[in-house]
Amino acid sequence: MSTSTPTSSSAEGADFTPWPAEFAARYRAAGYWRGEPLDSLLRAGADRHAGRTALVCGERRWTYAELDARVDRVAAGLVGQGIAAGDRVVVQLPNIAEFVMVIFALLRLGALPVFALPAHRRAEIGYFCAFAEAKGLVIRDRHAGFDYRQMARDIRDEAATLSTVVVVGEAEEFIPFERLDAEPLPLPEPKADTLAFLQLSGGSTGRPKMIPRTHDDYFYSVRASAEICGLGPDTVFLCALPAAHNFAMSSPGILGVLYAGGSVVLAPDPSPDTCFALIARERVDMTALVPSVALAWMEAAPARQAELASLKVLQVGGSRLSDEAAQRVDSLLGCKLQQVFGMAEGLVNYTRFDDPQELIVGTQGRPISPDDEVRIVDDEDRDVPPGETGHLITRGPYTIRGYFRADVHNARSFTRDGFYRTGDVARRLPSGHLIVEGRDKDQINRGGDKVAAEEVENHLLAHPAVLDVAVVAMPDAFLGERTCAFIVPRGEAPRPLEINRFMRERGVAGYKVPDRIEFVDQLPKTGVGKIDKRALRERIAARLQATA
Ligand code: OOB
Repeated sequence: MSTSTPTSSSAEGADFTPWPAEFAARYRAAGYWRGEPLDSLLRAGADRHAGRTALVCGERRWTYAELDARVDRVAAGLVGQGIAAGDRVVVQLPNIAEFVMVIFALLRLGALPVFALPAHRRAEIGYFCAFAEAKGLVIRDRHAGFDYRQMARDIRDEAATLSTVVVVGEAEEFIPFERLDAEPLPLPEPKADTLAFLQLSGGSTGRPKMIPRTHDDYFYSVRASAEICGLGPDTVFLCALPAAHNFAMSSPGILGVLYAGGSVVLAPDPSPDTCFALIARERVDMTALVPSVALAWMEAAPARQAELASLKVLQVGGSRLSDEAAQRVDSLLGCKLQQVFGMAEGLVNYTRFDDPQELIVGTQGRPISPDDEVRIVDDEDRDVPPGETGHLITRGPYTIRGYFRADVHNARSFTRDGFYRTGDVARRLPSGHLIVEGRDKDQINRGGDKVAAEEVENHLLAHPAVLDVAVVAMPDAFLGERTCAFIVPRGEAPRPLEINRFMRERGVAGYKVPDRIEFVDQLPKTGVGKIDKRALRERIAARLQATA
């Protein structure tokens, strides 16, 4: 990173580590970076496909012209509420049309959305607001039994910069979303080489990292993804995963479909009941799922083939799809499988529709770009022989060079020459296709939800009866993995239920609460005295096997 100059900085480090000048020049010359701000894809859609359906949410629908005009008014409304270019705004909404409107409005006025998930709670949202020094927060009133307004009240003290809280629904003392409706303003176009938004990293550290993406780099990944997936104005895409996740947003997701002039149908939840009905009603031809949801769909499909008649492509990614499940997608769901292996930090791989079947079923695809540099290396960062397994590191035209304000962490997560250490263990076939074999990051991939072990351990250590703790993955037939916490109690062991209640009271997202707790007298150590997590993973896997 020696050649780069941070655009601005704080005590924690640079907001954003730009690509070195020679790389930026190369990416521009190759036509990847075109100097266009992201929101212009909606503007272009309104010019080219004005009367076509852009967005469907329940019984509500918007054409491209309507959505674009609405976004102009919401942007002006946000400006009226004090949001300006460069401000960060944490957006935490379920899959509703207002999410799409708010995102585009923020992009249009040059403010930076920070993408939170609906499952996040006070601990996470408070941290995002504080760390990003957010000016705004956009939430729903209530959703899935949770009152987000109460959460907003609870974090106010921690988030000193937060002045504008917008609520979709019953706003109480906050600003109702409907008030974001003002005569469109002339807004200066954001520069495409500046930050567009902050995505969240699955992470492996005590606190989630934020991922700064520029208009240029993200737009390229969206455009190239739409091309690889053959999207066009006839595409009808069902967004069943959380819309804020990188997969649903841009691989090719909501942005890719709107870029191509197609229609986005928002699903309130990914269950077969909800989604099959929407597929039938809207003639959906493509959707994106994590493996556990794909499995649930495959279970439900045989009795409901008629509803799925329009479906042509099912993308699966976020965690590893077993070869065995991949084999059955075609026959059970009557559509083509596309595997997607991506990360919010950048690199996205797709199997291609014209790939031989064994690659579609047995690999996680190959990179988007000819300029994605992917290396498989050993512990000393030396390339392993072709075909062998190693650490996957990567750099390229849409992979970040550093996290937001995280200099210390960046030195570990990136090589000196700017490769991002993905933490994935993979091997590469001569065709360039990657097979994800495992992981060397301290993370649990719980059906696509990423849980950083250290973050959960820190919460558990705050409990007075917890002396020491190690959180590891345990195998699970449905989610792939779940979390198991090995706890050394201080004195008498508390009840597991009490530990879980404690986690929830700390305001932690539900998917981070341990699925299982094992009390132990001590934690096994490696030769150098670190906790031996491999031994713990093997111990819990053996125990589960013995009781299966
Ligand atoms: C996607 O993004 P993130 O940021 O939530 O998680 C990235 C990590 C990867 O490093 C890898 O460990 C895992 O998720 N992963 C997969 C996978 N797809 C992601 N592991 C095995 N097989 C796959 N197909 O998860 C994401 C972002 C964009 C598109 C798709 C997924």
